[in-house]
Amino acid sequence: MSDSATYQPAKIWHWNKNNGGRFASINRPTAGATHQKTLPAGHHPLQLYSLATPNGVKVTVMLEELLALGHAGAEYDAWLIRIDESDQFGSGFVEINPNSKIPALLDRSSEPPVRVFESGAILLYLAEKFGALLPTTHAARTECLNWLFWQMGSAPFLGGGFGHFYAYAPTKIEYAIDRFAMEVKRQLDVLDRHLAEHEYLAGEAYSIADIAVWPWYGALVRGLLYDAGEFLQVQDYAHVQRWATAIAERPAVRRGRMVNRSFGELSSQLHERHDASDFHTRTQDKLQPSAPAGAKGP
Ligand SMILES: N[C@@H](CCC(=O)N[C@@H](CS)C(=O)NCC(=O)O)C(=O)O
Repeated sequence: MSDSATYQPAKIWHWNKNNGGRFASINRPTAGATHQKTLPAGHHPLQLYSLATPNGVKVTVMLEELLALGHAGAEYDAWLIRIDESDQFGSGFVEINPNSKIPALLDRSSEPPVRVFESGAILLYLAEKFGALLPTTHAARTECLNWLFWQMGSAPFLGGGFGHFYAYAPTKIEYAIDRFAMEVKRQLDVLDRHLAEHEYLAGEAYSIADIAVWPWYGALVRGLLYDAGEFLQVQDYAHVQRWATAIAERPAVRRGRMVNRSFGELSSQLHERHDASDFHTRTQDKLQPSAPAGAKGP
């Protein structure tokens, strides 16, 4: 690899398979399946194929919140997709998400089944299916969707931009870290100013907007993302801190964070989830710890 100070792009870009990046082994410039692999399926209509990165946690928190609200139809089977082992490039997964990224959901309650990919689309799909966690008046619903789409547009700057260059890139490039640190701090300020005047993102009620934003920005201000709490001085965002702590304490959020988690403390991992009782009877203690999957940028 050339020195970043002297690098000049070639006339035509060529794929350098071993560029030293943390995810070099799974990154590639083409789409589609690389191998045949049928996905497992359980008994519930909802089949989730995911991993407990921030994008995956959005959906497991949503499903646990729906169940806590009494929507028995939200019972689900959650299957672990190990992105560091290229599960997302298996033929069965690609049929559900041609973009080869977790999370992906298959709803078999209708015929033909409905596939849903992109975490924001999954949250909206579930909110509409169960009539929950999405305000019903046009104006309030629009404000909720404003923040949901804000998250989908903003998190790539935090994950793929700041997180990538601060934590994962093989060399520390000042220009890139500087550019994305500034943008992430600006985003935190956007949230902080809004949360100074509103309990939750869409107003006074907890909604899919909070469920989308919390796994990224809530984790960041709690110092759980990229080990960047001090660098970004996250304690300065007092209103985001207040909001992040309140959401972290919700029982459904605590459960949702565990599902499809294959890294971190063994006691925090539930690799697969098929029934509410799995949280109590999980056999994780018998499993060997896995290598951290981390939060790969979107
Ligand atoms: N915009 C997508 C982003 C999903 C995403 O980036 N997923 C990552 C994990 S957080 C992934 O599956 N990466 C695997 C890969 O890039 O091959 C969403 O919100 O669903």
